[in-house]
Amino acid sequence: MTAEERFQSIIAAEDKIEPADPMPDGYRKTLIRQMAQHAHSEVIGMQPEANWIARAPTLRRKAILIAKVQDEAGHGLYLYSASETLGPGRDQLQELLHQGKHKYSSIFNYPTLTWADIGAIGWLVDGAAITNQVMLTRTSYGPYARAMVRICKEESFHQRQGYEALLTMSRGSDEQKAMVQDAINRWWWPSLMMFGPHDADSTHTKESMAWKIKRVTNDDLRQQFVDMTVPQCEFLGMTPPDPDLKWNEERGHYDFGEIDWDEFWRVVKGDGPMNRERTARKVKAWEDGAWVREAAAAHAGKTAAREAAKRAAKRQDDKRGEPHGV
Ligand code: FAQ
Repeated sequence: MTAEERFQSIIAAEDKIEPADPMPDGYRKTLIRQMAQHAHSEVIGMQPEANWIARAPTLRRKAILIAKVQDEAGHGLYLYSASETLGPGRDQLQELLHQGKHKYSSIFNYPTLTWADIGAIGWLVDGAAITNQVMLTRTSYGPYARAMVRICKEESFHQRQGYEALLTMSRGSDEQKAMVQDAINRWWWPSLMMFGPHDADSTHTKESMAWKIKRVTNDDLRQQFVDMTVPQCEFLGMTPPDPDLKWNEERGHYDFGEIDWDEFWRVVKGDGPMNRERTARKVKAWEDGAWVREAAAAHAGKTAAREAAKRAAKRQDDKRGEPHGV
């Protein structure tokens, strides 16, 4: 069996491709691109919410938000580790992000203007992320699929806390209700953009579906998200900002309006409301944290040297037949 045949047989059998398995160059490249983008999104995605940690309205909300932002850092780490199994180190991937050569999700280039934005991010942004990531638990690359299982469990907590925050506000004062509607108005369309371009305009979907990296297409995931989210929005007593949104009895789905694709591509290409700030802050955090990385590496080096000395001493003791540690 050739390497290509072995790869195809694993894919056809719905087994997982593992790091040492043969894989076509394109498969490896596509995975590195997507997983790195995903990792970068988790890390940059901490910024919009971190903006509100110091201003959370209660201690409970502050504790929840800190835990959530910390989870996102953890997700970034799982994903960089999973990417490392394909070759590139995390420093190398972050360098590409800092140089603007790697993308991250368009959604994180919008500002968080009010406290309701934090609820909207949890409900809509994490909601869109889960819709996409549940299908990725079945992706064909083993380390990515396993990372996704853990991440999805945490994202589902994130989504609920966001919805609960909005539900509380939507049962509050007129001012609070208006704040919730305003946040929905601003986050609705960018959340729909998270799923990427229409299938017909998607560069990678066809190949990624054949390789079972993606298991559902951009448009189908977007439709799933709209179908799930509209009734939740109604339960809040709010209205999605889409005059074309309408239940279609025949299709058994909601019809919805067209995304502003000019805006989407502008944001993807670096010209969104917050692109420059987000990247500059990420680069600064990386530079400011250099001493921590150096200290951690020095500590790891010392620990490794101590362990090596212990092993050498044990070997000597074994040779002399003496009990260890005497
Ligand atoms: N933003 O051919 P396709 C989170 C690019 S969740 C920016 O359809 P593909 C959790 C795409 O890269 C958010 N760029 O691409 C959280 C490609 O350009 P390239 C992250 C986008 O890969 C919540 C070009 O357009 N989730 O962070 C976007 O097959 C709250 C053509 O597109 C993931 O990354 C976009 N929205 O499908 C954290 C999930 N859409 O690379 C904090 C994993 C498309 O050729 C707080 N990723 N592009 O130059 C995926 O499932 C896929 O990569 C898609 C795009 C579905 C995003």
